[in-house]
Amino acid sequence: AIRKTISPRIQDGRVVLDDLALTARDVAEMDKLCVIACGSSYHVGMNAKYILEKLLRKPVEVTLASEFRYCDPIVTEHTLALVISQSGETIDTLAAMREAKRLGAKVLSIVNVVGSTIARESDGVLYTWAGPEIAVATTKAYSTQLAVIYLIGLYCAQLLGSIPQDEYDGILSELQAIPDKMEEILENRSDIQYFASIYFNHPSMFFIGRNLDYAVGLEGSLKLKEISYIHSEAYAAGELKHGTISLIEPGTLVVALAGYGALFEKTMSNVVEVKSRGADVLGLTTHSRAAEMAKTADHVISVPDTHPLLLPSLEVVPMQLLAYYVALQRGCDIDKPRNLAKSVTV
Ligand code: F1P
Repeated sequence: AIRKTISPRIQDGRVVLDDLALTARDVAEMDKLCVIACGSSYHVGMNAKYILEKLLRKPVEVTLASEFRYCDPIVTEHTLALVISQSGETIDTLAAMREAKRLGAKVLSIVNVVGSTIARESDGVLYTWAGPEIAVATTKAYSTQLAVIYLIGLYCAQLLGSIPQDEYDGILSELQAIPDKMEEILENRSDIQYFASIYFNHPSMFFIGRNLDYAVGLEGSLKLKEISYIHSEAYAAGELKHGTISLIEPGTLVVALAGYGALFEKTMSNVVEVKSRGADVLGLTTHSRAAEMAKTADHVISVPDTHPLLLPSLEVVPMQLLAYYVALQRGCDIDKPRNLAKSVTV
């Protein structure tokens, strides 16, 4: 019953998704959510998995759009497919969306470009209204896509009653505080510019983190690769011991994301591990843990504290700024990186 353009509102302390027209029963009967996207939009999907599974206690599968058609996807008429695309024209995402529809899924798209093919062909679209994305590498689309994920998550959680009301209220009020907190990060960007001036010549950089910190690390690593051409990888911090650790040698730069409070100690144990092998560590955490992290990491970037589920909205900003300043130091053409197209339509 999803209708075409869905306009979110916050009214009387609740998220209202006009025209989503999903009943509590529809949401309760949903067997799973299936996120389909490419590139940075896929990384938003990685965040969505952690966020929506936490809010809804429903399984969320995230599949690269370029793989979707080739993996015999298990999709039913009770599956909600979330198709994420800035341009709304990415050919792999469009093809995957058509396949999901053919298999019977309801398709809700999260798109920036109004009237684009994915927006038109989906059952319903939530526009991100990020404005024109001038540069090839996505930045503000990522943040607005995340915002839409929170709205969908809160809306469905309310229908399902899957989280306590006080937690719902806490997340919603923190969500509304995110723009001011982002401003604060942007105002303090000279610190990040300084760190970039120290690290811009590193031949390769690793991003590590757990849970949402890992999902944001994937995007930090991609941004760096896209615009500065530095080799970079992102790993779930717990994977280090399964092989990656052999790549760490004196002088390797490790960007350690440890904003997620409950996992802070765990990720710090990985920081100790890579430091003992000679890595330089640039840490990212919240203000409340910055001093603790600075005892082990070489440098620390901190973002304002918020609800753990909302951390990606804040953490991604310094990751984007880091990539930006590193690329600037290296004299790269930031808005038009080599070999990249704004939308991949063939
Ligand atoms: C997906 C994407 C972008 C990336 C690049 C190529 O685009 O992978 O994330 O920055 O420009 O395309 P979209 O489907 O979100 O428009």
